[in-house]
Amino acid sequence: MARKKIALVGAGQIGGTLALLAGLKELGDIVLFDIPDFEGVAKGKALDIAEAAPVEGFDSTLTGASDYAGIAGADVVIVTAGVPRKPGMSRDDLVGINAKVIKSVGAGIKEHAPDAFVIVITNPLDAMVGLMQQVTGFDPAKVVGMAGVLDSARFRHFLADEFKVSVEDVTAFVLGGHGDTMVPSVRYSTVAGIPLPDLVKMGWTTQEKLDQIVQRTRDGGAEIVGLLKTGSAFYAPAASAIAMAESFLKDKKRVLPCAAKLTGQYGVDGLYIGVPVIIGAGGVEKIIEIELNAEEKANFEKSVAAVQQLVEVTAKVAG
Ligand code: A3D
Repeated sequence: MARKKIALVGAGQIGGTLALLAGLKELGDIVLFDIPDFEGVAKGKALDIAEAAPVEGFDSTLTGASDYAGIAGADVVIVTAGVPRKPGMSRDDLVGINAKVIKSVGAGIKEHAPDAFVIVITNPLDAMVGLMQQVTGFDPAKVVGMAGVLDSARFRHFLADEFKVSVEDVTAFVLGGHGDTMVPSVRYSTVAGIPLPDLVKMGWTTQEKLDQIVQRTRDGGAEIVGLLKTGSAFYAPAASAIAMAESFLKDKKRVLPCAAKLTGQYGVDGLYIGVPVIIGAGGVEKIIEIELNAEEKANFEKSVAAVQQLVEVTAKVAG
């Protein structure tokens, strides 16, 4: 069986980390793509990682390109093309530049990798993945946004730290848009199956501490931007997108929170927003509709309204 092909559009901080992780996991052959001015960066990172392969013991062909012919026939395309935020910027401030980038990248993917499973990471996430699906015209099951896996990984890390347990035993759900209005769900997050509210009752933590962790999760991206000063997070975002790509490539049918196009679920129609989905060989094979209580519903609706507003701005910018 021939190796799978993974195209990474955007060879920046996340793109380079994606290439390394995809190589280490032997997911397939890897193409790093960037604009002509950064072709050397794409080729340099590809060569550098290829030279790590003998040490780490993985077989992947790594190449760099600035011509869309390079991504031809890709099974998975992960898009990080665009600009990241700097201190003081919100994700929404990026829409002016990134909407134009997504429009051109979408056209390239449509022409050269029409059968790919497309994972968008570029911010503002929910609006950019919606634009990508619109520009490519691909089946919404094959165009998905990465945010929830990252947001819930941050939540899991903070919870594991609080409870002094393995991160492996903490599950967490974050719903809604990837922004300040995201909805980390306390009820649906657990330690070894024990819901967080029960852990408060058991005296493992306090409601106050949980509230702080929820807020830190919401601010997780800004916390890293504030520390790095030169850009935004890239290790955990890359690991999160690779988990989604792997579930598709290996038909693992993992249940992951992703930005998916809703068609009436949660009372939303035609909008990309973060919800739990099953990712398998068919892409987004199922959108899971969990029951929300009144507070969760109100927060989710607030998040939907914020995404809706951003989609309208995006439509104006993208033309
Ligand atoms: P960065 O290191 O700047 O890499 C972006 C790359 O995109 C650069 O190498 C650019 O040259 C390239 N690029 C720009 N325009 C094009 C184009 N038209 N075609 C191809 N490549 C292009 O940024 P990064 O890797 O740190 O972040 C990339 C994106 O991910 C940003 O928009 C971030 O805001 C976003 N991001 C999202 C999350 C989510 O959880 C959704 C998390 C972290 C970062």
